[in-house]
Amino acid sequence: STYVLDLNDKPSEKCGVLNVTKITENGKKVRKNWTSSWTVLQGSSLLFAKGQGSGTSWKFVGNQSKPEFTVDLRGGSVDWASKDKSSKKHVIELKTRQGTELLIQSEIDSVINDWYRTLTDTISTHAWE
Ligand code: I3S
Repeated sequence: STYVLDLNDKPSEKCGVLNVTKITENGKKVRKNWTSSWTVLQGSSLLFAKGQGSGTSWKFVGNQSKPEFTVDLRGGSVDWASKDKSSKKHVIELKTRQGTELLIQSEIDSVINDWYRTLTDTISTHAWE
């Protein structure tokens, strides 16, 4: 079967599979739920689509045509997560202006380093919007 993620024909600046969990939503702490997500950067929006597996064995769950959730990077911040946030290696903490905090992780350090740079650049590019 074929799976299509509707990206409204907008170009994507970067995409790939990452492990993601929310830790705070609208300022409230939520329970961690690490999931493998197809992650797409479009302008100042970061989209996540849930899937299964990792790396090249990753696949969408179900016939998914919409992102699981989207975050607005404008006014947000990115930093390496401190050890008390997660026992995993290579974890980025992303905070949005709307009060959502996400942890983003990859076992592959080049992958997570590229995302760190891209997210930092995106936030500074859109800083005055
Ligand atoms: O920050 P925590 O609570 O130690 O996070 C771990 C838990 O969410 C755990 O789930 P349950 O408490 O529902 O069993 C997860 O399986 C772990 O992955 C979480 O910790 P890490 O350190 O992997 O982010």
